[in-house]
Amino acid sequence: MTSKSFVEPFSTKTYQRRRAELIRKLSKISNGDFTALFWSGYEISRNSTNTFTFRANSDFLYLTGFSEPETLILLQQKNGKIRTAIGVRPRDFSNNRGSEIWDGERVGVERAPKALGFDEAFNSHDAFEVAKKWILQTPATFWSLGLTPDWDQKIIGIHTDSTAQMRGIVQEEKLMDPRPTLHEMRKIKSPEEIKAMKRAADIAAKGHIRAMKTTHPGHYEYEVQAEVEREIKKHGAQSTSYNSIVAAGNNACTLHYNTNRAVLKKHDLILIDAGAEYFGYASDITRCYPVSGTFTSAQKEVYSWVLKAQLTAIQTVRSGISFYKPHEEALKILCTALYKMGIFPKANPKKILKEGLYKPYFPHGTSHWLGMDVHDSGIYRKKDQKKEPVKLAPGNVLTIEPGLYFRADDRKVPARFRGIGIRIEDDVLVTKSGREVLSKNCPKLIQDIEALCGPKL
Ligand SMILES: [Mn+2]
Repeated sequence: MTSKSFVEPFSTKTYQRRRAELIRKLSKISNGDFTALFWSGYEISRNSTNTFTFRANSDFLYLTGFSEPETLILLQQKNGKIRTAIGVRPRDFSNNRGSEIWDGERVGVERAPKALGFDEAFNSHDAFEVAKKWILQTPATFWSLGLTPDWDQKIIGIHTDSTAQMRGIVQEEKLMDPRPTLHEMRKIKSPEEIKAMKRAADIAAKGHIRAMKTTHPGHYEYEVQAEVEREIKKHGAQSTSYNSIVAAGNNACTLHYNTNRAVLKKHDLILIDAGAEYFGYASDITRCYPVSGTFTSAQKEVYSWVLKAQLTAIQTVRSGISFYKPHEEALKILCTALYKMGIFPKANPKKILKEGLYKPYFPHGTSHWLGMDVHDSGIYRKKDQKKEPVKLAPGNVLTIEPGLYFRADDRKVPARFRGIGIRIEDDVLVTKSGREVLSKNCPKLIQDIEALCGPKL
C-alpha cells in the first residue's frame, strides 16, 4: 500500500482541465480530428553509472504533473470524441539496475489511469506501436520536433508512411507543432501557479538574504553559493532553477559566470544571480552587495543608477503595454547614467541610445518570461510581417533585470568604475490593476543591504 501522490504540485483535476483546454484549442487549429503526443524525456548519463537528476520536459509537466522518465502521453480527438492515454514504465521489482529496488516506486500501468487522470494506460516499452496506431487514426498529428531525436525519427517515419499510403485517397497527413498553442496557455499563470511561483521567489529571497548575512572577505565564491543553495534546499525547493552565478568583482562582468571559485576581496562587490525551482516553477533573482558591508562611492553611484532603472521599469509594468516598454524605460535611464558617469564625454544620452553606444556596458535585455522554464515559453514578438511586440496581460510573469558592467581592462571607462558589474533582478507578475513583485522579500535598497551585509563581530 502507498499513499504516494504521483501528481504534483496541483490536483489531478487541474491537469485534466489543462489537457481538455489544449485539446479544444488544437482541434481548432487542426480543423478536425487529431492526435497529440508529448514525451517526458530520458534520463541523461552524467558519467559512468550516474545520471543527472531527472527533470521532465516542462510542456509534459504542465500537462501531467508527473515526473517519471520515458513516459508518453497521447491526446486524441476522433469523430468529436476525446480519448487520452499515458504510456509508463512497468513496475519492476527485479534486481536489475533501474528497477524499483534501485530507483524507487513507479506508478505502473495498472495504477496510472486513476492516479494520473487518463482514460487508459499502456507499457511505455510498447510506446512506438501504440503511437503509430493512434497517429494513423487521425489526419493530423501534433508533435514538438527537435527535442528528442529518436522520437522525431519515429514520428516522421510514421507520418511519411501514412502520407504515402493515403496519397490520392484522403487529404495529406498534417504534422503540426503544439507549442505555439501550449506556450500561450503557459504564459498566463493561474492563481495556483502564482502561489507556487511566489513560494519559489520567497525561498530564493531567503537564500540571497543568508548570503548577505554570512559573506566575509576571504571567503570563496563557492562558499557564498553554498549559503544560497542551502536555503533553497532547506525550504523545500527541489533544485536551483539554473546554475547559480556567484561573481565577485570583475567576474560580475561575465554575464553567465559560474565557475564560482574566486576569493572575495574586501572592496569587491559580489553579484549573485540565483533562483529556486519549486515543483517545476522557477524564480530568478539577482542581487549585488559589498563584501565589506559598505558600498564605496563609485559602487554606490553605479548601483543607484541601476536601481533607478530597475524601479522605473517595474513601475511601467501593467496590462496592455508592450513587452519592451520596461526595457525602453530602463535603457533611457542607463544611457543618462553612462553620460553622467563620464563614459562618453563627447556624446549626449540621446546619441548613446540612438547609436547603441551603451551596448558594451548593457549587453542584454531587461526582461524574459518566467514560469516553468527560467527563460519561459511564449513569444516576444508577433509572427506577422510587422513583428510587433506582444502586449503584457494579467497572469504574465516577467523578470526586470537591468545592469551595467565595466570591465577591469576597459581603458575608456574612468578608473574608479572599472571592475564593477551590477545587475538587479526581480520577478514581476502582471495583475489586472498593475503589477506585483513576486520577489519583493529580497532586499535591494542600499540602506537595507548595508544593514544586512558585512563582517559581524
Ligand atoms: Mn533572468
